[in-house]
Amino acid sequence: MKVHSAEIVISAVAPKQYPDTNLPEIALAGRSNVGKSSFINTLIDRKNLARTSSKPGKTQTLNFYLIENCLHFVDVPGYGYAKVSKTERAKWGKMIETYLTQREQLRAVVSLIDMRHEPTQDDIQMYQFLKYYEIPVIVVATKADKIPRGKWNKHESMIKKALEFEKEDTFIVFSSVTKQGKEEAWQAIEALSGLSE
Ligand SMILES: Nc1nc2c(ncn2[C@@H]2O[C@H](COP(=O)(O)OP(=O)(O)OP(=O)(O)O)[C@@H](O)[C@H]2O)c(=O)[nH]1
Ligand SMILES: [Mg+2]
Repeated sequence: MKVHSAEIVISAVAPKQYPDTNLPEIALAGRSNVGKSSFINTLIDRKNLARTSSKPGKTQTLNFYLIENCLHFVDVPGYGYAKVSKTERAKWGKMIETYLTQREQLRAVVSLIDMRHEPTQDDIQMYQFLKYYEIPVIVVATKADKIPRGKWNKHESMIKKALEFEKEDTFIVFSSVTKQGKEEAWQAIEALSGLSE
């Protein structure tokens, strides 16, 4: 998709704040600092509409972005950020669980995983949670630019094995630096949103 218009609609913490439309939604989930906001910016050709930061834990709310008046991206706060208190973590868990299990407009979750490392317990749990609720998943392995191409296959296999990745889901090797995987990601998102012709 060539994106001409993209804007933030709302930073929400509760369902009553979610946009009241029937547009399809794609949520971005992943560890803090994995590259969720960068992924959105890459797909919509903007430098910093979704705020990125080298400090983890930047995104704290469910941020809804309206894309081309036909789709919402929902930037979800990252998990696994050590400096967050137990109470805050529980609050996060509740907010994201409510969104993922109750939002009818949700068409798929882009589950971002740092391609350089073994998936964390949180990554595995998130994938299994999405499978349990039968939510389609696009696994996006981020920061591919930091791994030599010759090792991509090995890292892909390692991640798939740890997740018990299911064949019906999509796996995309991605980099917001080189834009590797951008077209593939759009294809998967458009198909799952019912936007492809
Ligand atoms: N080399 C490289 N760096 C990346 C890539 N994607 C993101 N980064 C960097 O990783 C850091 C975190 O990126 P963000 O997009 O802010 O990560 P996030 O997942 O939104 O983080 P939170 O909002 O804290 O959950 C930033 O310094 C980015 O520039 C990538 O594909 N390659
Ligand atoms: Mg972010």
